[in-house]
Amino acid sequence: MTTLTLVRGDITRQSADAIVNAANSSLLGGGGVDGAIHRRGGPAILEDCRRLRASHYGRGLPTGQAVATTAGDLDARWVIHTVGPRFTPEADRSELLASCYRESLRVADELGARTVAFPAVSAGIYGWPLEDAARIAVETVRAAETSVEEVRFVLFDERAYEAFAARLR
Ligand code: AR6
Repeated sequence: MTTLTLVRGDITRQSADAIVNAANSSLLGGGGVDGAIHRRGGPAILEDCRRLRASHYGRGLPTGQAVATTAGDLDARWVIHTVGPRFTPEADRSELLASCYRESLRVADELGARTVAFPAVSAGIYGWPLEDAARIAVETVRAAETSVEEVRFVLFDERAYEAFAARLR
């Protein structure tokens, strides 16, 4: 039985077994939550990412997939990097966004993580409309078969928090 919880705040300040990063396929960092995680987590995360690129993801981590690294100086054991789809009105990429949540939970299960914190994947720089991003996140996690005990959505601003709260009610 997985409990879904909601927090407003900075995901890099959270304590959890695993913290999910809304990365890009290069795994080399970026803006938004990705930049914040690398800044606060320190260089060990990027070192792990570079190793993963060299060993498995020379062409990049495909959209919708997830992979774990150390969490460096964060109060977590792992960072799970997932690559959300960019929103486009021309194509329905919802399944790829759902896949980010499913694959992140699958990786969390492999690691034995019991608490996992997620940001609103794709809802920032990648432009996904917030209400729809929240719907996909909550529906996918609710339907997931996982041993994770707590999935915590960590929303940076009030609007994102409200969108997720509306879905959880
Ligand atoms: N804690 C929690 N949520 C945050 C934080 C934080 N510290 N910072 C931002 N958010 P985004 P994306 C929220 O843009 O849309 C990067 O450059 C933010 O308000 O971080 O998946 C990557 O390298 C929004 O609601 O990720 C990729 O190139 C949510 O996190 C690209 O951005 C996701 O916003 C990925 O874009």
